[in-house]
Amino acid sequence: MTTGTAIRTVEVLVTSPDRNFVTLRLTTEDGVVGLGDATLNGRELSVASYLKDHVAPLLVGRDAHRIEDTWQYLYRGAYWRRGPVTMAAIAAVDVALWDIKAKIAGLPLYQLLGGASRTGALAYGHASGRDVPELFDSIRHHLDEGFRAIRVQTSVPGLDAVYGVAAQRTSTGARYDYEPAQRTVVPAEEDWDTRSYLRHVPGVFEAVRNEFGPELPLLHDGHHRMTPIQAAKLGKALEPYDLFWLEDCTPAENQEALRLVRRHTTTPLAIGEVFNTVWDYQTLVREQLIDYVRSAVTHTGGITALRKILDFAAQYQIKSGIHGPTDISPVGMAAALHLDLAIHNFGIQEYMQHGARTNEVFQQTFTFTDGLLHPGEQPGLGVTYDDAAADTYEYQPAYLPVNRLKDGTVHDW
Ligand code: GCO
Ligand code: MG
Repeated sequence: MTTGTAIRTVEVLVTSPDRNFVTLRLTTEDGVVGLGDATLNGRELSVASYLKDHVAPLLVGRDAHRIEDTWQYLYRGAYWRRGPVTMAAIAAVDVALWDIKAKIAGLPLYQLLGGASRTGALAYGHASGRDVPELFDSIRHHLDEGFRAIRVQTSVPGLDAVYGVAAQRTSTGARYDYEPAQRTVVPAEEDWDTRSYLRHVPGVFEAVRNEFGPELPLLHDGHHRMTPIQAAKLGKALEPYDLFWLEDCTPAENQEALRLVRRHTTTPLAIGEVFNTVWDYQTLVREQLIDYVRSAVTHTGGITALRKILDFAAQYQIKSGIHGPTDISPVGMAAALHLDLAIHNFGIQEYMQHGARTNEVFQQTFTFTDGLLHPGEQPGLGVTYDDAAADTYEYQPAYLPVNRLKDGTVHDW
C-alpha cells in the first residue's frame, strides 16, 4: 500500500436541511475525500452511532483502495449480518471508497464501473392529486418539468391522508407534501382501507390513460398494503392501462407471496426498497416473480453489493429501478446515477427532487435533460459537502407515519 491512500480521518456528519441526512466522509493521507450516504429514514441516529462507535475505529489506517476487502470485512466481520442499520453503514463506507478511487483515477465513477451504456437514465417523477383534476395538473406540471415517465398516486374517498399524495392534511393538521417523514417526536397516524383503495384506483388510471394517451409510462406504488390475492386483483384490474410497474404490492418479507400475484396478472412488478441484501431477492429473481429491483444503493450495502444483485437479476431479464426518494441524500442519488449509466440491465430511475436547502448543503454536478438524468463528468461521485451550510441545520426527530385500519388495527404503511 502506498501510505498516501490510507484512510486518515472518518467523519460522520448529521444535518437536517429539508430533512435529516447522515453522511460519511473519509479522507486519505493524501487528502482525497470520499462521501457516502448513510441515511435511514426515521432511524438516522442509529446508523450514525454504528458508524461512529463501531466502524470508524476499524477504518483509520486501512487502504482506501481495498473496496471489496473492506466490504467483506465489515459484513462478515460484524458476525451479525444484514439488517437496514448495518447495511446502510456498510453502504456509506463502500460509496465513499468508490468516490475516493474514482477521484484518484481522475474519472467520473461510472467509468470505473465499465463506462456509459446509455446517454442518460430515464427518470420518473411523482405526480399525485386529491382528486382527478388535481392529479391531471400534477401530471402536466411534471411533463412540463421534462419528465417522460410518471408515478401516479391518488387520494381515496373516505380516507384522510394516503401515502404519496401531496397537499393532503395530516393528522397533525400540517400539509403532507413530497416528504412523508414528518418532524414529530412520535409518528403521525394515518387511516387505511384496502377495499376502498381497490375500488378507486383502476378508475383513476382509466381517466389518466384517456387524458394522456397510451405512450406515457405510468407507475404506481402499492406501498406494501395488500394481501397477495388483493394485489393479484389490482394487477389484473390495471392491465388495460398498461402500467410500467406496480410497486411493493405486498409486504416484502414474504417472497413466496409473489407467486400468487404473478399467476394472475401480467402487470409488471417492482419490489425491494426495504430489502438490504441479495438474499431478499433469491426466490424473487430465480423464479422470475418480479420485473424490477427497487433497492437503493444506500440501503443495500453500496455500489459493490447492489451491482452484484443487479448482475444476478440480469440473468433473468430483470431490470433496475433504483430507489430515489428524498430520503436518499444527493450522495446516494449520485451513486445510483453512476450505476444506472454503467449497467446493462437499467430499467428506470426514481427521481424526487430535493429542496433548495438540501442542494445548498450538497453541491452536485448531475443534470436532468429531456427526462434523462446524468451524473456529470467530475472525477468521483460529483458531490461536495458544504460544512458551513450543513452546520446551520441541526438534527430534528422525524418519523414516517403509522397506518391504522378503521377499527384501530395497525396496518402496513
Ligand atoms: C418510494 C418509496 C418512498 C418511501 C420512503 C420511506 O417508492 O419512493 O415508497 O416514498 O416511502 O423512502 O422512507
Ligand atoms: Mg416505494
